Amino acid sequence: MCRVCGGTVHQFFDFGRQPLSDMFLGPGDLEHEFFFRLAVGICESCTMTQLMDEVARDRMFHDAYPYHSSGSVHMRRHFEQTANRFLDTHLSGRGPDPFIVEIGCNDGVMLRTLGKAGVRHLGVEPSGGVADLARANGVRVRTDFFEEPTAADIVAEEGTADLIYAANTICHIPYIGSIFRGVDALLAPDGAFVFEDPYLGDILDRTTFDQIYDEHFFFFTVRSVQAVAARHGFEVVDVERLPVHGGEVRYTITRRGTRTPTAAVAELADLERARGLGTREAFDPFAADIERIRHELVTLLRGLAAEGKRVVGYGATAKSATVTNYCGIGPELISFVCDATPAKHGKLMPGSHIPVRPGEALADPYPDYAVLFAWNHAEEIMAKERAFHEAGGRWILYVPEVHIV
Ligand code: DWN
Ligand code: SAH
Ligand code: ZN
Repeated sequence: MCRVCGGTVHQFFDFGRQPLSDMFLGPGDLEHEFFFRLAVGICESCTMTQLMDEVARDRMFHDAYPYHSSGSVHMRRHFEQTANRFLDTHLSGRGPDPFIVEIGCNDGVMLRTLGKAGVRHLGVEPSGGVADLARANGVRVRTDFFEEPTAADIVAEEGTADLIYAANTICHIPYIGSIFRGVDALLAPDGAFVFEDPYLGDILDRTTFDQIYDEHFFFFTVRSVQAVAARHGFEVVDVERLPVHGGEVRYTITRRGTRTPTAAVAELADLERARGLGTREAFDPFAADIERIRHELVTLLRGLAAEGKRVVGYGATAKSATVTNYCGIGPELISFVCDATPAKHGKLMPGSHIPVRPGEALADPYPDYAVLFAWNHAEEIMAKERAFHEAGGRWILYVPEVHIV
């Protein structure tokens, strides 16, 4: 049943049994590894694309949640620019003491800039480990899931918010009705709710099927976000396409009738309508492309293994859980994955059980090939690892097609 409107969700792809994408395993964890059915569908009533089955939130977002948003220079810059933009727009001209709430602030990658600028702020972040990192960055954090009761508490304690912001978080939250009711309770009458998430149009255009995993419950379009906003008395008044994480859209949402929507909203919604993005049929080529990419990637890796080539992975991303487990790639094809996140070191990747090693392991000695699982950070990583390429090493990418660089 659709988590937005209660309509029927039509499944269009089933990845089968999958582990939790960010559940890196220590020695004692192998016996009770958790699996669920990863399948995705669309509700043609409200156009929302969503997972068929949902994982309990505390299994995914807890004190040991390993993803640190500040791990990429490029993303740090993106969020610093975002914060500075807010200072000039949503947070300006709103009296002496504007207040911003961020849902899913993680390690404070965005709020630290506003904290330094002296802006009153609050991050709401259920994962205790990353919330502590945010505090160490001078950010005020409430370790909690944002939902309707949390919003009621915050408004009682601190008053209404001028801006509520979330990046890569609203798409993680199946109980989106409770989010909108919470926003309604907490947001000042003329405040804005701004969020950015991977854009379904880009996922289909580039066959980035690895954006589909336990944590990513919704795959938004302008029209599906309009549908959920409208149910709660809100409307989308601006959209902006962002180049991060393989293509995202930033939605600006306000109470219905308080602002005139920009032309960009209707333009993108019209494009979606023209390409049938709200219907099941839109996913037919996607499903075929996913299967083809699996075949090509596995054929390439098996061929390299047969030739005795050394192949490793780069970036123990959440996304890579879908790739490795759906394609059946284990340590026999990729001997280890290197990643700069200390919390992932010495652990095994979920499901595939490929070992994770520090970034330095790449050069110890350089392998023949490295599969770039963190393809969304390609520019940053390829620049950092130029010596690998100069030594004759080659990158394997599978976005938008399987190719070698
Ligand atoms: O939506 C989500 C996004 C924002 O972050 C979450 N559900 C989980 C997570 O997804 P992901 O793990 O696919 O995100 P990234 O940003 O693609 O992860 C990059 C990984 O690569 C991190 O583990 C850090 C690592 N890395 C590295 O080892 N060296 C990254 C860079 C840039 C590097 O130079
Ligand atoms: N905003 C960061 C973090 C994205 S990862 C960035 O863009 O990089 C998603 C984050 O959402 C995790 O830190 C997770 O703990 C958090 N999260 C999940 N459910 C949440 C909820 N109901 N309220 C607030 N944060 C939530
Ligand atoms: Zn629906």
